[in-house]
Amino acid sequence: MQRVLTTQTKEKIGEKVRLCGWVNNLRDHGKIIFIDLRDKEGIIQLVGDEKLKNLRISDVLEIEGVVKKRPKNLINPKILTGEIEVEVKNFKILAKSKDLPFDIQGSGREINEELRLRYRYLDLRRPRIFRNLEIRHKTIKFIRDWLDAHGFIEIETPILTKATPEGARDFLVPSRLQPGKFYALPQSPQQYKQLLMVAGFERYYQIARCFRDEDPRADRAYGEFTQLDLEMSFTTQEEILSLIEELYKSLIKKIFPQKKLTFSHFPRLEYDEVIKKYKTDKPDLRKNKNDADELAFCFIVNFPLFEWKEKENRWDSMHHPFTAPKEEFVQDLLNERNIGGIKSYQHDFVLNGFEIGGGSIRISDPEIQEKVFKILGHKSSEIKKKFGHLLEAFSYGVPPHGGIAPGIDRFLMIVLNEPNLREVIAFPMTASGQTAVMDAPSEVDSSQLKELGIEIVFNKDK
Ligand code: AMO
Repeated sequence: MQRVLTTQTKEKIGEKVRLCGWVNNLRDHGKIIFIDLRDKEGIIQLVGDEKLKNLRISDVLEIEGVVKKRPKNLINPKILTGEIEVEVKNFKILAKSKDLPFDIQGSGREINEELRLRYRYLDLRRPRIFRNLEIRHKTIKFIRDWLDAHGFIEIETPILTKATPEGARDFLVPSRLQPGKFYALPQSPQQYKQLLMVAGFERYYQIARCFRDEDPRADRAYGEFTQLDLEMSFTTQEEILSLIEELYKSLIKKIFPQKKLTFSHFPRLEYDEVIKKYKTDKPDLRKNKNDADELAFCFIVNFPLFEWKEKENRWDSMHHPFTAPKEEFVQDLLNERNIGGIKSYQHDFVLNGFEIGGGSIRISDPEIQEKVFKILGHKSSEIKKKFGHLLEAFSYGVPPHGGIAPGIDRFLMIVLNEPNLREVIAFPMTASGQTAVMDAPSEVDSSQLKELGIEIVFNKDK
């Protein structure tokens, strides 16, 4: 007999069905036993006799039984299958389960997080987290379909690559074939997407994994996170912002219909004015901050190109070194004057007080690009070594281009009203950088190190 899912049983009243799933709950009334059976769709009530007595929560079960309508007074409106139950005729235990280390029904917020992550595969059974991952899937699928319909193609870019500056530390991977040399995991696909514009793809996107070694916060993952990375050729800043506005409005309407937008048109705000008025470049513009379903999207534009790092006594990029200055400041840049006053084509995407995306129109003139690197303190020889490939690519017909990268995890955290990113990621790291379930980082065999030509010497200062 073909297996049916819990929700499909509603159409099978009076019929015999086969169901598989986990024992979610068990109520022993002596001669009669009730079991809530759980599968990926939901829960259904099973009714049987004492033979079901030895079952325990989380045992995996296969049953055959007959679908019955429940008497009116026993209907449970809280579950989708609340009007029916299945009378068990025979059953088989497919796997036994030990007692779970914690309860999986509640929010889980009271449970130690390291414990939750150590047993993440059990924590993922928690209905809220299970649903978060379903919504994450739906969100990403919507984005892919929408961008496909708008002429974008998804292209995968390397994970083992060269460092690309986004302001965090790199994760390094040693090379066996070239001992003493290292790959860096990409902090974002920034340079590859620009190379794809040189290649002529014109409209690229990627649901891209980014790797950054930076101090974690509730809205900043340690290690890795996911971006919708996007780039366009022959574009303008306004075209990029309008496209993102349309995408997010359609996404909210389809996947989060209960949400209300503060602005039917996302405002474009000037950096200087926002800083003056709100003392932050990511203002929370909701009308009512207690309303869990209000979303205030906006864009911030007209950022300075550089910011002064007092401690390090040097200029740094406000966004990243590939961001273009506004035309009226190009002469200032080339002459290295008014550096702090140079305005750029950076744009940030902000939601309810969080930066959910950043991007810019890019520099496509090698002379301007080299000047930016120089102001950032790179020596000529260093520029060639680190970024020569990009400058060379730009000498073969580079179209004007620009893009943006909205963070997927941070957006989901906000729309799902979660307190941190880990609640919307299947296997997140702990705040101290330990992977969920699997014990990484961990020591490796000395033979592996030998093959890589690496010897570990602990620095006494560390
Ligand atoms: P940026 O570094 O601003 O831009 O990142 C873009 C967006 O990615 C998200 N994000 C993060 N989310 C979770 N954890 C993190 N550690 C983390 N870091 C960033 C944020 C942020 O707004 N290459 C450029 C984009 C471009 O210029 O097109 C870039 O990566 O939502």
